[in-house]
Amino acid sequence: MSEQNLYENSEYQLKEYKQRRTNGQKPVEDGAAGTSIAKKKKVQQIIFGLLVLSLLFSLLCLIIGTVKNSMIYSEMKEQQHKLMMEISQFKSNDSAIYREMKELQDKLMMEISQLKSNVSEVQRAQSILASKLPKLKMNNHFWTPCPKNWARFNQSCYYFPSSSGNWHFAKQECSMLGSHLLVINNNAEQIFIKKLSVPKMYWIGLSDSAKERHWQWEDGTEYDSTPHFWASGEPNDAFNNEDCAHLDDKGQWNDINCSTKLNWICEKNSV
Ligand SMILES: [Ca+2]
Ligand SMILES: [Ca+2]
Ligand SMILES: [Ca+2]
Repeated sequence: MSEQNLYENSEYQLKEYKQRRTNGQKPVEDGAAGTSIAKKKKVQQIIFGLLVLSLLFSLLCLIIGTVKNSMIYSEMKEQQHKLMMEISQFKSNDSAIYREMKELQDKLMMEISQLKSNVSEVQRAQSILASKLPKLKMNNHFWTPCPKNWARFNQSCYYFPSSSGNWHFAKQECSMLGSHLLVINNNAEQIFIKKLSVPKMYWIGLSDSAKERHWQWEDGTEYDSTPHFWASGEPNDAFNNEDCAHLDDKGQWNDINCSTKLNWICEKNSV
């Protein structure tokens, strides 16, 4: 075939192809043009396949992502629920503590109120006492620091029981009253006691039982450090058997047998 014929043949085939495409007919795929079209179609099919695969892959990724997000969301939802529960529990606990605090506060307020009331009562009583004090002083009813029926002189209280007994019994009786047998410490005390004792005789807390002529006061007062008021010629330790001292009918001291029964005088410090 000549070159001119080949060209004309190709032109003819192209025209026929276009004509068939315009008419919606399938082109005749033979010769060089048919081969080229088939190749193009194959390439198009490969590209389409790749696009489909790409789409499928994207879709798969989307599904995986969605599932994963769904799981994360579910987990977060669960944690949120737990958090809400804990917050609720906290609120509940806070309410209990608040109620307890409120109760304590109310109790304290009541106690403060009661204390205020008590203070008012004390102040009122104090005011009444203060108003009555001058009258009591005037009536000579002022409170004495000695027990009832005890005489007071300076810092001491004195008791003159009506019963009698020996010296040791008297000593014991005074001790039971939280006191001791009379101890004469000075002139003033001797004068005061003498006024109350004469003409009766009373045991006093002085003896030389432990050692002859070694006189001892019951409360430990030093015998030699205080004045003595023995009657004339006493102490004489008559019959070598006089170891306890007493006040005679003139209020002077004498030693006598300790088993003699006499009244006695107890003494203790005033409060
Ligand atoms: Ca005394
Ligand atoms: Ca004696
Ligand atoms: Ca004597």
